Amino acid sequence: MNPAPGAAARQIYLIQPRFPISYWGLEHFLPLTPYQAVFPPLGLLTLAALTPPDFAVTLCDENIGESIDYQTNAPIICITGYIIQIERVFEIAERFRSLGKTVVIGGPLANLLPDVCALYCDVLFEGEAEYTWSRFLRDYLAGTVERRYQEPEKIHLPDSPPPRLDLLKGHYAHGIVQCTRGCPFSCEFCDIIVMYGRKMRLKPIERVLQEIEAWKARGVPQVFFADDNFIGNRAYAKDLLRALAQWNKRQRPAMSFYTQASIDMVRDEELLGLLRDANFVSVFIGIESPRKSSLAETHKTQNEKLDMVEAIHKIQSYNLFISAGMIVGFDNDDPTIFDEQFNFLQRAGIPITMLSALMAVPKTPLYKRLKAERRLVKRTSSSKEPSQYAGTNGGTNFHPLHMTVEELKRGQQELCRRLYAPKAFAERLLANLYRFRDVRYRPEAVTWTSLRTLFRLAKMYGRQGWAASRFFWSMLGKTFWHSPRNLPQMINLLGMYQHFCKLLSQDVAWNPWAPATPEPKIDSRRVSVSDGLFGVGHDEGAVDGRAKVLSHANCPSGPSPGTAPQALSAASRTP
Ligand code: B12
Ligand code: SF4
Repeated sequence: MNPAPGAAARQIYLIQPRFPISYWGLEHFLPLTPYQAVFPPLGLLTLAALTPPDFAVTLCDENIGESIDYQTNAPIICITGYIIQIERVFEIAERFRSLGKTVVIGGPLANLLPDVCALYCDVLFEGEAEYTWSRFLRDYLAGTVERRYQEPEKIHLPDSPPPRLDLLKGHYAHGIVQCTRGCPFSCEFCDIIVMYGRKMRLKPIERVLQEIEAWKARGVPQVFFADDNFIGNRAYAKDLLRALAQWNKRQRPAMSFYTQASIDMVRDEELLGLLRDANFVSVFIGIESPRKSSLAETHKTQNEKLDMVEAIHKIQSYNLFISAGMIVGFDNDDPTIFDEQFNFLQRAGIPITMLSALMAVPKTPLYKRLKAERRLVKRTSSSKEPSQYAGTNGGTNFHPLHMTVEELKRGQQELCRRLYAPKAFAERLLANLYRFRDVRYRPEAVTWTSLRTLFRLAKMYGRQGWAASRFFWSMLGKTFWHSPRNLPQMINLLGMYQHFCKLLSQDVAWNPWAPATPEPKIDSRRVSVSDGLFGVGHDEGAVDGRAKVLSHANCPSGPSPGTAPQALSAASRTP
């Protein structure tokens, strides 16, 4: 691991490995749009910005179709990754190690499974890298590199530099900005507070605006705020929103935003109004469960205290599409939880749902408790086993109390298909839209590119038959009638819907548009805004999966929050 001599030593190759096809990747929708990926790799762009200018940095993002240059002259290979990229991370790492390179692994995967990752790299980074990265580079040049660089503290967020957008090559749908780190709550399953703390750390507002400007300059029409809880510090959030609204007023076309936040935002109408005024279109909320005893068990007190259906309706009335993180498999959950979840989501009218089985993530209080109760599923293979935490298929890593692991998995996957049956989805989506009032949303300009996306999407629905086509045009018609400004968003949500349906029918015969099979478990009390939308021939929820082994990657698992990429805006290409 001695550095190569001279300038050649000062070259760094940063790699964002390919994500497996997933709920969030929108792989089945992206080809209809001008984009190659939804999000740029913010972690690596930040690492690049932390690198002194006398190092040459190259970025490779496999997600935009770039091939990894195994012939690179760079002696330092840096690989980032989330847990779901684990196999690809290790594959790339092993190949570069066999070529004699210094392989460095960092990011969320390394934070979660440092000991496993350490087996595949020369240098492992644990925790935030704002301070440790420069120490590593100094050690590297001095030939005194350590095996592990660990950040024991939480870094001062203003020390995190703006990402180096100049390294980006592809066309990304959305920009990404992080304003805060941390969350004041203490949900038992959450690794965020373990990694980023409960004390909110804030980026100066002028810095946030500069980052937004930089994305705007790249032609990105929409920015995601990658905060753990955007309203974790309400006073800061309000100041930021005021500044954003001011900034956005001057933009032609305006930029739209989305983020993730806790449901207690509902308690502050001023905050909700500011979100609307700043042009926020959507928010992801970790709701987790409609069952109060499950919320109490997991210490999700902010949800437990509220009437959540009412709260969601109120948030929607500020013109926000809601996506929600829902979890099944708490100790208070029994097999009736699946119906309860379905009925709740329909009543609340939450269109996009990320439904996961509860997962005990290492280092969390939940993990510690289940370990003490000897309920963790035993690992079966060697220490080089990639991971038991990579399940995005409803699988979990502990023994639930009132269900078997298999029942939980099957229930979760059946519920996913029930939720994304066209009628159920349409009801939720329109219920959300119909609660919009006083719409001031300033949509992006209509361009040839966005029209092309619309045309391709219409063709895609058309190819799936009359029911699908009718669904598509009817949703657009109703949106036009109720709130024409939201048409671009609706188009994108319908694109996302195609992606979800494809995922859900990946390994199991499931045709959402097949002739109707009566859905036995629908709650008659739910909001029914789509009456008359479907005629004969439409399926409410043709689920025949009981006897089958259900698919992988149908619905993501893992802790919330995480956010559904909001509408893929097709307004302009990133240069
Ligand atoms: C934005 C975000 C998303 C976005 C964008 C993802 C993307 N493709 O870029 C969306 C909504 C799509 C998303 C999706 C998912 N996400 Co997410 N997401 C986040 C979030 C909120 C912020 C990430 C971020 O940009 N941070 C800012 C940058 C600057 O931080 P960073 O990447 O960690 O990088 C720093 C260090 O880690 C380090 N570093 C990073 N890489 C490297 C590499 C090297 C070599 C070195 C030295 C250092 C280093 O340097 C940086 C500066 O300190 C985090 C929570 C969080 N606070 O991190 C969750 C988080 C990363 N997501 C998580 C998960 C589980 C997911 C999903 C898998 C959910 C699911 N079950 O489907 C999906 C992935 C699917 C996909 N195709 O992307 C988990 C990751 C768990 C894990 N340990 O792997 C997190 C931690 C949240 C959580 N606890 O639930 N996510
Ligand atoms: S799950 Fe969400 S609300 Fe709960 S502590 Fe984690 S980030 Fe905060």
